Amino acid sequence: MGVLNVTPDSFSDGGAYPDLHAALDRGRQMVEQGAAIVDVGGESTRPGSSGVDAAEEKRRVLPVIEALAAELPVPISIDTRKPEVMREAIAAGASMVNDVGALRESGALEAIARSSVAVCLMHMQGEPATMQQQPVYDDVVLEVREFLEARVAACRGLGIAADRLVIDPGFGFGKTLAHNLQLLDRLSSLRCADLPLLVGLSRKGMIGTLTGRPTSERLAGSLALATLAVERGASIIRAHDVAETVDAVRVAAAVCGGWQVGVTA
Ligand code: 9MG
Repeated sequence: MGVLNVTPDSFSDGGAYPDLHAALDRGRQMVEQGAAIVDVGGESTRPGSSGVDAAEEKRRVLPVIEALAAELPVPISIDTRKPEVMREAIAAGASMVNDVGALRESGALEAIARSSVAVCLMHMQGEPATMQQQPVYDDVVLEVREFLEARVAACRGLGIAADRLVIDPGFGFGKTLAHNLQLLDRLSSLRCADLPLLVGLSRKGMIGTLTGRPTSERLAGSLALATLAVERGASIIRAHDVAETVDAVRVAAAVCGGWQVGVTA
């Protein structure tokens, strides 16, 4: 899953795609480099960020989604928590919703239930503005797993088929370095009902903490974590550096069972 942020303030590539043409070029390039999904986001959820209103978010994402969905041969995902943005992005051609709030906003579950799109349910403790101030868990793996199971049950209860669901532990979303490391180490125990597991580790703060490097220099750390995630059962890797990540994932998946990424001899 290639990341296409159309925000002025995202933590690693904010402001890089200020106009429609630049965003489209980047979307095309990611698909040429092997992205199987393009994830378009118009509201930053980095730690400390405050949100934008729905009108501004739609202004940023809808033209990009419409153009990419018309042209690209891969699913376009909308990264949003707002039901109104979900609905209009789906009408514009998005075939997946990536919700870091796991459809907890009022009306979000219903928006997905009335559609036929896939949805990624991500765990987050707290809200982006304050989530990294003091994350607390008794047992992070157990609590994330129980949360994801409950959100899957809520979706199933509204008739959303299991084959539309993807789960994600939400690395860096209300988690300390120790929480993130534990979650990654025990990633395989988060699997529930055989649903695909998505992980986003690309350029994240945990790599900065471990290496001392700024976001622009976190490629090696990102590839190391992507490889470990594949080895532990992740089937979708959300990444900024698509070409390099696709190579790393292909190689890792060939060792772990080539069926995961359709590797052929
Ligand atoms: C939008 N976004 C930022 N980080 C993410 C992650 O780790 N997972 C998902 N699903 N979305 C993310």
